[in-house]
Amino acid sequence: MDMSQQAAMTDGEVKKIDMEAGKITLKHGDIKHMDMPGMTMVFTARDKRLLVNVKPGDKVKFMVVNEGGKMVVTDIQPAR
Ligand SMILES: [Cu+2]
Repeated sequence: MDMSQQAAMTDGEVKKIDMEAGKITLKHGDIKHMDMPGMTMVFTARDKRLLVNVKPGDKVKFMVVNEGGKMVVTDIQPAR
């Protein structure tokens, strides 16, 4: 696997959280392992519990994977 394709934490800012649907809107920086430039978009949380510790306006670092075309957040932490 090429180093640039390896999954890594991405910088983001929380815009909106939909606890019911388990979705989070993030303004994110470049996601190198997905060849995706920065943008604001909706992600699905793998586990709704990932969303309890963050709120709109928070700067975060998050891990995202592509699961059959669906962007799934597998980890999210406050940025330091
Ligand atoms: Cu995006």
